[in-house]
Amino acid sequence: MSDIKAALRGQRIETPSWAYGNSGTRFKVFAQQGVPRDPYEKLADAAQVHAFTGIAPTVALHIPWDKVDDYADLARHAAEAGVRIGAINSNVFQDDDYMLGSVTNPDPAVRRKALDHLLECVDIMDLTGSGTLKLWFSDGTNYPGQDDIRSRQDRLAEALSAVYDRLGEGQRFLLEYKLFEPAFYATDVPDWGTAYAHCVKLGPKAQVVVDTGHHAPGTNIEFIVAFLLREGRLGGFDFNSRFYADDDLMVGAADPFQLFRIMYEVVRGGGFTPEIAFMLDQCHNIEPKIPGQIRSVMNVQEATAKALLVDADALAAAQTAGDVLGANAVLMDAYNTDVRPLLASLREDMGLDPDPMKAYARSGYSEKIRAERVGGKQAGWGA
Ligand code: LRH
Ligand code: MN
Repeated sequence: MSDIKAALRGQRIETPSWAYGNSGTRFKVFAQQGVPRDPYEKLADAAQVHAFTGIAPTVALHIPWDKVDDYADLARHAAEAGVRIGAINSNVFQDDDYMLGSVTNPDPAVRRKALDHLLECVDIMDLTGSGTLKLWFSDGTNYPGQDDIRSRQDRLAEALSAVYDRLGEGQRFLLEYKLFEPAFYATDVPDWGTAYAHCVKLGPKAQVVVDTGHHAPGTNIEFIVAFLLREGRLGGFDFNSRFYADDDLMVGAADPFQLFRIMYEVVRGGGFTPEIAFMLDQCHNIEPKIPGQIRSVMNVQEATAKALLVDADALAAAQTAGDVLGANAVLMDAYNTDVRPLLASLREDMGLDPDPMKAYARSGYSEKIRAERVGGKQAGWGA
C-alpha cells in the first residue's frame, strides 16, 4: 500500500484559470458572487485548490482571457500563492476574422493573424516559464462544399510547422481534437487520428491532448489513450465529463467508471509521469467554482487510486489463461474498492485535512472573496 500512497503523493493535476470565471451556455451565463475579476484573482483561487488537495500546483492560462501587461509578474504572483503557470492555451476561436477559420482560413491575411497569435503564446511561455502550448482549433465548415477539406489540411500543417519551429528548449505543443462544435459539418482536427498524424509529421515536441468531452458517443477513449501512450504521443488530458456532448461537467461526475478505465490504461501504459499533463478543462455553470475544482481533483485522485490497486499479476495470469470473467473481475475488484479511507490517510500524511471539501467550507475563503470582490468586471469567456 505504501508504494500506492507514494505514487498518489506524486500525482499532479492542473486546474484551468477559466473554471474560476463565469461560464455558461449560449442560453445563459449565470454570474456568481465572488468570481475573480483578473488573472491574479484566478491564481489566488487556484491556490486554494492546491492548498486543500496538495496535488494541484499548476494553473493553465488562456490567452487573451488571461492577458496581463507583465506575464513575468503574474508568474511571480503565482509562485507567491504557491502555484505555477502551466499550459498556455491559444484562442483563435473568438475573433470575427475567424468566422471561416483561423489557420485554415482561405484568406492568407487571416491565417497570418492566427499564426501571429500562436507565436505570441510561445512568447508568453518564455515569460512565464511554461513548457506547454495547448492548441485547439474551432476551425471547420458547416456545409459540404463550403471549403476544400484537403486544402484546409495543407494550411493547418503549414501553421503547425511554423509553431513547431518556434518552440524553444524544453517546450512542446499539445494538439487538441474535437469531433464537432462550433463547426457542424467538418472539423479540421476532429479526432485523435488527425491530431496524431499531424504530430508525427512534425516531431517529438508535438503531442496529442485527449479532451474527454470531444468524442462521438460510445467512443472507447481508453483505447485511444493506450494507443497514443504506446506511440509516445500522449501529451495530456483535458479532463471533464459529459452525458451528451462537450458538456464540460466535473470529471468523473457523469461516468466515474470510464475515468477509472482511462486511468488504468495510463498506469498500465507507464503514463503516470510528469510528461503527461493531467489538466482539467471544465465550466462550473451553476455550482460553486472552487469547491467544484476541489471535487474534480478528488475524483481524478479516486480513479487513480483504484487504477493503482489493480492486481497486475492476477490480471495478466487471467488474461493469458483466457479467463474472461476472471480477468474482468480483477479490474472490477479494484474499481469497487472504496479508496476514500486510503486517500484520507494520505492527506493526513501530507499534513492536510482528510476531507478537503469540508476543510475549504470551514476556511471562510468563499465568504471572504464574496465580500471583497465587489465592483469591477467579473472574468468570463468574454465571448
Ligand atoms: C474547446 C476546449 C479547449 C479550450 C476550451 C476552453 O472545447 O476544450 O480545450 O480552449 O475548451
Ligand atoms: Mn479542452
